[in-house]
Amino acid sequence: MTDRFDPRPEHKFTFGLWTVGNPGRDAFGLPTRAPIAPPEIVALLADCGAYGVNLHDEDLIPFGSSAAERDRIVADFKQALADHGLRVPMATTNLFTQPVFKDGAFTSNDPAVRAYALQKTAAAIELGVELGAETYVFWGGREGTESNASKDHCESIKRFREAINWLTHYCVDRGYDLKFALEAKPNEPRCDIYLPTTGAMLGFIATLDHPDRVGVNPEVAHEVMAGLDFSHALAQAWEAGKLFHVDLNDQLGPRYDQDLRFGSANPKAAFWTVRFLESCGYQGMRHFDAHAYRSEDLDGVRDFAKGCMRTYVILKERAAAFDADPEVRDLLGEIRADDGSQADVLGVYSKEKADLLARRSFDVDRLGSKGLQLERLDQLAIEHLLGAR
Ligand code: DIG
Ligand code: MN
Ligand code: MN
Repeated sequence: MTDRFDPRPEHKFTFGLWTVGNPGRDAFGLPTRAPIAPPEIVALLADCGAYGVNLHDEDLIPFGSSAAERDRIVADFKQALADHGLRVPMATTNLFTQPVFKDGAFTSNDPAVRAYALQKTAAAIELGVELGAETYVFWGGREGTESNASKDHCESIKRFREAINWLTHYCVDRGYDLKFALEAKPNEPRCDIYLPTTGAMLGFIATLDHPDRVGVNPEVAHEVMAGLDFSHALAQAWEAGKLFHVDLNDQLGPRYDQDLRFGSANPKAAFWTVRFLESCGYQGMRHFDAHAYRSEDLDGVRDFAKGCMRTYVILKERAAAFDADPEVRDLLGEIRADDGSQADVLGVYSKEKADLLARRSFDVDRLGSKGLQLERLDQLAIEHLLGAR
């Protein structure tokens, strides 16, 4: 199946090694697929039309590998990247699999664990830089609690800040212009994870030593797990100049993290996500942090990867058609009209404006009685989404 919805390099679609390499293990079942070596994953993603591949340190270099083994693995991986023309736009650290991190990494109560987490992350940053990564993601999957008695929450935030500051200073010191992207998630694997939403991360970034080097990596499933609208999270991050990366997938409401194929659960929400990313000017990667159903074999994994990308391209076309629809444009023109009648009191405060406003009367009954035509507008969106226009 080749058509106008095929992925192209300019789409900047990327996948983590851990996504198409997911072996189908879940909390209740053994793996259903054989492991795929990273060079084979590179070949598979290139064949599916991806632009790049991302990785945690341990996705490529098994935990406990010797320096010689590390160098050999990296050399083989680099050869595969060169052979298939894929890039490594993003790297990150696995601070969640090994038992040492069972009570967190940067927020662990044990200073030796916190120090080891910095050491592991610094080594993973070196790997990312060696592979050409421009963005470095931090997902604090274990930075949380089961019992709130276990951690001083203010101390935990301070420890997380200390770690991110330490690592940004490390990058400044080494001359790396890596952009850090913080990824929020409300829970799982911990009962509650600190800094649970993109909004919380944005507030945290403002307290850092180098806030200019730190942004966010919102993930669809994680905001939906928190009951939030993903396009609103994207907009707040973008408006703050902090949308450094994005993890696309899908999620059927607040439940365990499903990391479903993009657009497969809530195509209307995916429509708003694509419409925002394609209209706001975001030039970053479109990273699919998702995996195939446990039921699938390697052909099914390919179907999953191609489906993520095709759905994005289809929705990009549908969103452009919606915004080009004369009926939509006329309706939005009416709904968003500004007659300039309040320009003398809105905007930046002044004492004159306050005095003027205090003397102004408003016909609140007339203002409240207007029909806003939002049913008609949303129906137009639905009809474009369903291909009926
Ligand atoms: C989970 O959504 C997290 C980890 O997979 C990884 O650390 C990050 C990278 O996108 N997403
Ligand atoms: Mn997830
Ligand atoms: Mn993610």
